[in-house]
Amino acid sequence: MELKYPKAEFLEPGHLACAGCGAALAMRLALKTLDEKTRVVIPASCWSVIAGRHPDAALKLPLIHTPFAVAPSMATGIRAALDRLGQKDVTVMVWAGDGSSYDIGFGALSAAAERNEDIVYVCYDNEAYMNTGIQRSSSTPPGTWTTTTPYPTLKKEQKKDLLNALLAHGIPYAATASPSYPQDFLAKFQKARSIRGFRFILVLAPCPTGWRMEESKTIEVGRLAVESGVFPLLEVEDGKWRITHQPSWIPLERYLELQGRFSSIGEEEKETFRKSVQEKWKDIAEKTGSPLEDKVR
Ligand SMILES: Cc1ncc(C[n+]2csc(CCOP(=O)(O)OP(=O)(O)O)c2C)c(N)n1
Ligand SMILES: [Mg+2]
Repeated sequence: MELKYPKAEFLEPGHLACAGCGAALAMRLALKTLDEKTRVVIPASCWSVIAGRHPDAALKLPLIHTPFAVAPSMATGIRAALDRLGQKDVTVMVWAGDGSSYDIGFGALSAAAERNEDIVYVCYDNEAYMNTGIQRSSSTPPGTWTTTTPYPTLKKEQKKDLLNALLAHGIPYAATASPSYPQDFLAKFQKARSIRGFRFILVLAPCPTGWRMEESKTIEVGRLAVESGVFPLLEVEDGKWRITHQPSWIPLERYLELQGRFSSIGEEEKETFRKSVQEKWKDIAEKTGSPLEDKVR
């Protein structure tokens, strides 16, 4: 079923993101669904800059900036205050980068998930610390150039599996989403809005600056990530896994070749990358019961 694309806008055009920023587009879509009854918590990240400062902030909603490691704790406190005021219909949303979600704020994130706090936690994943100049995070995939994994070393380690790490806390709702698939994106935020307890959404947010790609390619690269199987579109409700979009299994190279951050990737690293995507789909096949063979090309 086609969802109506809400007209409401909560992100002003004069925001401070780079051209083609996937994270700005993602926020715009998320707020279209969550609407004005949302309070936003943002730890140190590109989004601390994108939002702009009061009184010229680009976000038309109440927003609080926090240090890296405490956004989920801050959201917990805001939730408690809203509950005390009887404002149960207001959504508290953490909007955090991969640096704070996978690394620096992981402790507070895990603690809030374990307590099943009634908040929506969104990690917009651009796969590096972009705001401070493209440093690798534990979300950066193998074979990636960053300023801390320069050629010829590149990133050697796997991308951390944050989705499964969060699911290990027994949270009621988790999903992955891409702004390249707006209908799927809106449906997941709508679902998240209707559920109580800890909701986790992992958004792949292409970053032209850090991924070394053309600014006009954000949507296309996001699609290639999904169609190659690199970024599966999933939903996990009360432990039940669902694939929300079947990839067309285009070759991995078509995703890699549009991005300068992979321009020095060697055959060995490409194989490590491919294997990590294959492992991911093996896991998904087990969880969904879908008869997925080795489709990753
Ligand atoms: C404790 C601490 N260490 C380092 C910084 C500097 N810092 C600010 S934003 C940022 C990068 C954040 O990366 P990520 O969470 O992935 O968000 P992105 O910038 O990619 O949007 C860093 C390292 C900080 N603010 N606080
Ligand atoms: Mg980042």
